[in-house]
Amino acid sequence: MKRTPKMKKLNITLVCALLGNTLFSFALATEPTQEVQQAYDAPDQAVWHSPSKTWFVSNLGGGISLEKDNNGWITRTDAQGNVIDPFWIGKEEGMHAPSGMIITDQYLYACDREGVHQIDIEKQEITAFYSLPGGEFINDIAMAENGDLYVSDFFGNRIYKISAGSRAVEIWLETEDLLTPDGLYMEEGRLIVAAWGPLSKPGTFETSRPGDLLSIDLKTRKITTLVSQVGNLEGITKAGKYYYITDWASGKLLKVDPKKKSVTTILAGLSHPTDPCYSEELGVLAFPQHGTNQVLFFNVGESK
Ligand SMILES: [Ca+2]
Ligand SMILES: [Ca+2]
Repeated sequence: MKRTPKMKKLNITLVCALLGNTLFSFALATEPTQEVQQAYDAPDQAVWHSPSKTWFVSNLGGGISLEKDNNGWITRTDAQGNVIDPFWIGKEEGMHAPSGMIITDQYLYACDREGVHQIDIEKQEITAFYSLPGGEFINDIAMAENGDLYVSDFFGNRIYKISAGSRAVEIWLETEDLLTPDGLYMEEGRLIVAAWGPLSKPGTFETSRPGDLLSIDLKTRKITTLVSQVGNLEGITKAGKYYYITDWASGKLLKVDPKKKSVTTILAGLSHPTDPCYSEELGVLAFPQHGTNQVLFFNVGESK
């Protein structure tokens, strides 16, 4: 089995103070600490589970690879990000490259190459797998208030829907206007999409222009542009009134004020940051980095 070599864990401390929209104080300190087991291999998303006070972190496994290699897993950490169970689930179950996730008290839903795993958290067991026929690059997932699941297909320019009751799967939307959909975030009545941007060469990640921040009405399926040409967007979450979005290619964490349509760079110089998740309970935003095999925790301190 291909594994990355053990490496020094870096202790990243991010201190950020925000006044309104303005970043006025920021410090990034890195210091090598003790050697630890390398749990992360292309970590893709961290999500917070309040009942158990833990984070779950998906790992593509085998580097930044979408191969169906039976080498992908989910790591469990404590609230501070200390690894509790490096290979909590996925290794024995044959996960390939788990990426975007959404969580409820009982279940963790994780995107993988051919569909979505439903994992019972307490049982530590995959209790269902929802196959998404024709999926080209299943990327991220969001859940509506009624339990319907929406899943982005990056190369397919497509959003799948898995209905709450019947668990029926349908292609809910398929159009180039999705601009290579990557990160998803659910709000009341609308699905927010962080788009990578239109691909200039099919099958590659090159774009003809940066991706937009889109909103899709859940009833009418109408797409509205919230902010255009933001970046090669990878993931999205919301803290207070603001969206926090990662630009994978340029290595940025961006803050978007949807009312003013303003985009502020909060962190730059990141190494392929992926899907962020905000824990309101902790006031902390977590996002992994493909480039350094780390999960970074960021004190947002947003109030509603
Ligand atoms: Ca893998
Ligand atoms: Ca993503």
